[in-house]
Amino acid sequence: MIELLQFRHSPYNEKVRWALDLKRVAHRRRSLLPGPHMGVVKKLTGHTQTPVLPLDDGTVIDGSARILDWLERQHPEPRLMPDDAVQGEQVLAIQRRFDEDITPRIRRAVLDALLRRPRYFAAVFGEAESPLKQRLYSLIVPLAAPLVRKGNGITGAAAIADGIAAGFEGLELVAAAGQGYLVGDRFGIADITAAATLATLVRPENSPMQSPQPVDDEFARLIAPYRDHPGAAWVRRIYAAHRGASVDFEGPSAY
Ligand SMILES: N[C@@H](CCC(=O)N[C@@H](CS)C(=O)NCC(=O)O)C(=O)O
Repeated sequence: MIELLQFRHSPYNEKVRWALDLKRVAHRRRSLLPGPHMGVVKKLTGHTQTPVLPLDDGTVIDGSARILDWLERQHPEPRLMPDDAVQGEQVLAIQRRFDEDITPRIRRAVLDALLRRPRYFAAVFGEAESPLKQRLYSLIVPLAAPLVRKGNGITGAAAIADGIAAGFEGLELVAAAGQGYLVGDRFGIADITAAATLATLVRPENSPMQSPQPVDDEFARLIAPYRDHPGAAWVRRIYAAHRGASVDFEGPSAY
């Protein structure tokens, strides 16, 4: 059975989980802790980014866009790409806009807020771990924080302000779809990509990426201004109508 190597809280990983769920692909998920994940992932891909999907034949697919492309070809139903080639290009352009621009910028603001609260950082990323392991992890977080900041381009106040602005850019983009979808009249990869990213700020109820409770006040302050944006309503609607998974899980999938 194929195994997704993932972070639980990550838009790129959520994209892949979402597609796997919709296409009901039998798989197992292994959640890694950011930091300790490096050795495992590097051995497979030569870099340290998740998601990674090692296949049974020894091939390793990495990168959310490449994994979605592979899934679309190997498991065509339900289709997540339009039939029309022009619309297909539009979907890929939106995916690139989020993957390469909006998502990494938003991540700077999110990571900055979480890194300021090591206990909450550990609760978010170590959700599946025992309280003891979470506590130990929270002690490492401040030591690793400068590296995490550097690796993600969190260079100072301007980078964080830009990340906050990127959240509004993403919400404006999806708000323009109103009650519909980002491309054409069918749900697909553009919607998954945008909603998975914006879920980190909107926190829709039926996302598997639920905030550990109580929500840390630093993080709550970051996400509060987005709540009533029309784009946030789009994200909630897309999750409610299409996500179809209310919990994340370890171990084998149910199908
Ligand atoms: N372009 C990649 C980006 C993946 C990415 O940035 N993953 C982050 C999690 S949000 C990661 O694993 N970071 C840890 C690291 O780089 O070591 C994709 O689409 O999958």
